[in-house]
Amino acid sequence: MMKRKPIGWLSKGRSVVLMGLDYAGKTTLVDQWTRGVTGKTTATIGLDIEHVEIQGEKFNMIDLGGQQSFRITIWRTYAQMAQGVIFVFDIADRLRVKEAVDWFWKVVEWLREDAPIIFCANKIDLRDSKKGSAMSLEEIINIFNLEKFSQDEHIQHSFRIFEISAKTGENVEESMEWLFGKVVGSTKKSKIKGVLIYSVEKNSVILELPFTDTVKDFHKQKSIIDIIDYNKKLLNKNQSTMQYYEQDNLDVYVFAQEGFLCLIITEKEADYNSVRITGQSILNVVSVLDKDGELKPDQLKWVIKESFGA
Ligand code: G3D
Ligand code: MG
Repeated sequence: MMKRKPIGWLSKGRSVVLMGLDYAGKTTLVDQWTRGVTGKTTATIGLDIEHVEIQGEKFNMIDLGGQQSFRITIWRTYAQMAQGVIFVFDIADRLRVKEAVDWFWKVVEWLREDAPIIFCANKIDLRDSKKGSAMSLEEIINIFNLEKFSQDEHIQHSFRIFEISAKTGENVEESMEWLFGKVVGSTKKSKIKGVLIYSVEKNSVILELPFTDTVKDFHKQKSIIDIIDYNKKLLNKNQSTMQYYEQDNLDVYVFAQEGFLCLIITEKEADYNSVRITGQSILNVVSVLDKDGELKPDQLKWVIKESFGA
């Protein structure tokens, strides 16, 4: 039995989202893969979230179904913060394949550009019993236009297709290992110590999120105040900018966009690309939440911590 925690309870860690239409097999896949994994818990905050610990790493698996469109805003937020994506497709669901294709590419558009994606062509056990109605790999690649991942130079995602059966467990281990291996590999390099978000409209720091004690009360430091003062002058509504400052032991990256500054404090020699993607993703989330009137520090804090926290 899964242990249930109270509403709103969430653990730190990296987030991986599961996407696909309802009935595609997302829940079955997680259950199959986490069978026997200890420390598995489920929390409900209007989404299905499972916390799993794999080899000492904590992961949140967030189940975003493809149905109720009123949840689109919040899905987009999670997709933007996701460090990996598992897309599940039911190969026997010919009737809704168009819907699945639309949903797939919509999600891909939302993702940060370095998030690895795995496409799980699920229910391959049905190929035996439902000959003809279950789609072949070739058909799937054509209908979803999956060759774009290797052909389109603008697409950066690591991408792989696996044919799996969540029910029998075929290829489940292999597929999840590939995805989680990528996620761990891609995020260890960023060395982020803390995040500050400044709002021009409010003329104040709206969020300060230290991941370690060394950057606590950072916004009170003279050098940070100077950086904010300088950058808010540069901040132009229609312009995104990025600045970089070297401090004694740390570096500060400043990203500016649509009335907000996002300061990311990192260790020395952080991987520039992952810091940049993190900064842009955070600003995207801030701007989506702001436009929807949902920019609540607590929610934002959680989302950032979930995805980028140490
Ligand atoms: P979802 O979480 O994406 O909505 P579920 O989907 O995991 O709830 O699965 C939907 C149905 O598909 C379930 O059927 C489940 O048993 C079935 N299913 C999931 N994966 C496979 C698979 O690999 N092979 C087969 N044959 N069936 C699968 P029920 O009938 O239990 O509702
Ligand atoms: Mg489900």
